[in-house]
Amino acid sequence: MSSIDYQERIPNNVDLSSDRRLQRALEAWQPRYLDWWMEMGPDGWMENEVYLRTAVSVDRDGWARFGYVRMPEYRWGIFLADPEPDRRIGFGDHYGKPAWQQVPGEYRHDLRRIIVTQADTEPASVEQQRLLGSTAPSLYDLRNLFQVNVEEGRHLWAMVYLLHTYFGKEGRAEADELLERRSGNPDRPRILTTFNDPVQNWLDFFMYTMFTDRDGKFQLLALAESGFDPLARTCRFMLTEEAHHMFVGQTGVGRVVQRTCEVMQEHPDADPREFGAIDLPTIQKYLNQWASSSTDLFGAEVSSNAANFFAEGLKGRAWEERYEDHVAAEGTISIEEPDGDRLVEREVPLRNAMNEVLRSEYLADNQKGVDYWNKILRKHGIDFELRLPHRRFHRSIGLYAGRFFDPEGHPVDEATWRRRQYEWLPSEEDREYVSSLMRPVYEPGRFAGWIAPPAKGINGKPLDFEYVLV
Ligand code: BYC
Ligand code: FE
Ligand code: FE
Repeated sequence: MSSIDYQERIPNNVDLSSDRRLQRALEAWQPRYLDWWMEMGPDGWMENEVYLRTAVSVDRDGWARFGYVRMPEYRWGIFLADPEPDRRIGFGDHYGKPAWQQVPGEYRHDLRRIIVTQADTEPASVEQQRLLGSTAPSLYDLRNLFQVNVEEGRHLWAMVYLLHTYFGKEGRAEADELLERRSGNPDRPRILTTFNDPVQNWLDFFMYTMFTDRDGKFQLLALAESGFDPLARTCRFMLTEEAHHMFVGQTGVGRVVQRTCEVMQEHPDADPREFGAIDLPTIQKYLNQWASSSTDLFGAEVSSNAANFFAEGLKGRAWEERYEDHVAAEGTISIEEPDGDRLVEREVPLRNAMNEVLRSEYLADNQKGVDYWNKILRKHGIDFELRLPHRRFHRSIGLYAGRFFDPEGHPVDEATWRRRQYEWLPSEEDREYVSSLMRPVYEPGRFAGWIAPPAKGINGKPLDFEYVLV
């Protein structure tokens, strides 16, 4: 079992001190990271003590220690899951050969690209969320936001460690650029679509941690299978952190739904907005927006990149062990391709459809979260069902981009889309309404009127615990 060395400037379980050059390079990156954090991290909260968890071991249980920390003093570090003895490559053309401990030369470019793309999302999310601290619905939620933010910062460290250790000068240059791009900046944007979308309010945030962080879960599951062992081990530990982010999203939206149900029960004939709750159609529109945007993050349905990544043994499928054929050199998947205003079935070689395979797993997982929200609706006797939009709805990447589909996935013409889009996506007015509710509630144990309290506190603490010292 590898324990984490907190005596070092950069906490780690990779024996960093045995490689002086690497250690010095990362120690030179560290102050730049901190500058970025001070500039782009949670705005206005750098002096406050926050009740955060910090990794103390990479064991499945008991890896976290809880305590008050000022965010700039959070111990960001490098933690890899323990190595598996004699690990083999689990898929693709090199199936069954020993996993790589060094970067295979011919795949250097592809591997770097995957790692940089993964890395870029982590600081992007912190940037997107940086203003939310001024309007949190409770100290409990404020603390959860900051927990997510510091862990996304740590995920950046996880990827920068790989870039510095295995990609030489180019890797160091990439690590610097990760601190230079900015979410939503037209001149130097973040790499992937969703990571440039504004996260304006807490409903956006909960939908984001539900749907966008869940893309993270599935991409990390696919990379946890990588034949490049350091990447696989890094991702395996990141996944344990990721679970909390999706908990924040799923229960966050669930609590919004619950509060709306309570208001609807009390005032069955009124618009919930009159009583400061978020009406269910508006929740559905936010769901549609973030689910569709995050569905784009899996890339094109038919992708030679995806085929190469799989063939090369760099990026597998989520839970590769559940499949029988790990080579996937044969076989096809049927995809519905737009042809004029119709959809036609097309058979695509399985390897070229790996983005779509992962997207399907993702959508099934999303559905479970939506089912959980619908249970809350049913429990309150409310006759309304939240629905996951069809994978074709509102896409800007892949086969369905530039075309128009309703939330059920039926093709519609552009005029219909223009006329109806704000039945399906938040309008300016919806956004203004939700924004109008965003008032900070920072008394311990109190919650804003548009969201129900959670079932329990963090780490066994009561709901009125001071999760952030204001
Ligand atoms: N936006 O062949 P395709 C997380 C580009 S989230 C913009 O399908 P590929 C987190 C694509 O780059 C997890 N561009 O591409 C969550 C390509 O460009 P070029 C992040 C896009 O490579 C919350 C072209 O379109 N991790 O951790 O098969 C908070 C052709 O597309 C997009 C990863 O993504 C897009 N959405 O698929 C914090 C894992 N989609 O070559 C953190 C690593 C595609 O024409 N990334 N393009 O210039 C990958 O595996 C792949 O890059 C992708 C794209 C699956 C994203
Ligand atoms: Fe992350
Ligand atoms: Fe996350």
